[in-house]
Amino acid sequence: MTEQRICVMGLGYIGLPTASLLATKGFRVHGVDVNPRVVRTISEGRIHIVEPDLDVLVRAAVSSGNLTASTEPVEAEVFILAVPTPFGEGHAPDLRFVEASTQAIAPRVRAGDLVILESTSPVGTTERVAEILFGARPELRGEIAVAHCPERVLPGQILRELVDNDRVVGGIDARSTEQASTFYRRFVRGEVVCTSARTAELCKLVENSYRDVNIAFANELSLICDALGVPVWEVIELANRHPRVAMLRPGPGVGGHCLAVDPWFIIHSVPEHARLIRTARQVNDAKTDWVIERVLAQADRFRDPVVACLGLAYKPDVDDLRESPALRIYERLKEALGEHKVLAVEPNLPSSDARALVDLDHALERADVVVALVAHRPFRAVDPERLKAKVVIDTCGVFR
Ligand code: SAJ
Repeated sequence: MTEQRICVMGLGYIGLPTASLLATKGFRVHGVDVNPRVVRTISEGRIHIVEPDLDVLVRAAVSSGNLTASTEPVEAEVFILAVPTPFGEGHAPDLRFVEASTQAIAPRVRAGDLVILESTSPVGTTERVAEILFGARPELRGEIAVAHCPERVLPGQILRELVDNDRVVGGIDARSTEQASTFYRRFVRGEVVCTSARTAELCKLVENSYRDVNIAFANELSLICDALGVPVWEVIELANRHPRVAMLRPGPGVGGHCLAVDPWFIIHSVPEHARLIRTARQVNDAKTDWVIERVLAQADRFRDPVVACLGLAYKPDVDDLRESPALRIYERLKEALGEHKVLAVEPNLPSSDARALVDLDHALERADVVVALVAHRPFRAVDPERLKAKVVIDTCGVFR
């Protein structure tokens, strides 16, 4: 289809699926990661993360010869930065990886090239990437395209969403936007919509903040319902029958590397205005503490209580533990009650996992208190008879 060469910086949850997808579409792709183990794994056609069908795609991409990997960038016509943007002290955005990967590609970029930042970033970061490049290579000013095109894929459905989702593309100038949107139109089936770099940056942050705020509403409602003795799931189900109400689900808090992180980038840029967004973050974090207190209060009713935590992942049917409220709850309960008094069931992790997991049957047999933390598929099938003699705390509505 094309002879265009692409260099993808960062081979994680976004970089690797993107690199292998492009390679199977006929582009010549070189993936770069700072971790030599990751590079080795991918070069052998294997993967280091869990995502449906990604193993097959990477194997095909590597064996076709269109996907190679190393720890150093190469010359290319398109550079894609897909590195992490975590937060540091005081929730301030940590742009270390974006800056380092930009410095790394600077010597390889040539006039006419396109540099795309896909990492979720605070407003102004794409301009900063451009300034780093022009600082290192002043002769490239006005000669290259630099744009932001935030990734928007949902873990668990990445390969489908990479192609089907609409994409927002914003360059540092009109030519950059044009060049970047032309590139995405070559493999995206969704609509590719053009804007400025700053608008694209804020758009991505707003999408995840919107979801976080809506989940906070559901989490706050769950506390209100508990205090009033009204079943929260029924209230939500009934209220959602209104044609203009669509509430999300309460849970043990909000996890993952997106919703619990991105709102802070807005709060950090404009703290005086981002009041609702900040409160939502606090409400969602406080929900986790509320669950812990609740479980400890129930465990207190037993002389020698055994507590079973069902689920450790950050959301249903994935193995991802990043920023997982369920994991935090499990660890805090162990600290409070003792290592052997708290059992963890996580069907998406291998039983060899260091967290000494037990199977569901064993946990249900032994536990006095059963705490449902993640609505994984196997938990939905639990026979209610087996829970009858237990204290059940269902934070995610899995036993409904
Ligand atoms: N959650 C609830 N109640 C709900 C829905 C979710 O408590 O009703 C919780 C989940 O259990 C989980 C957290 O929210 O702890 C986040 O899960 P999620 O499925 O909402 O989203 P992520 O973090 O897996 O992916 C999000 C997506 N963003 C949006 O849906 C707006 C995805 O499209 C983004 O690409 C991704 O963030 C990202 O990388 O930014």
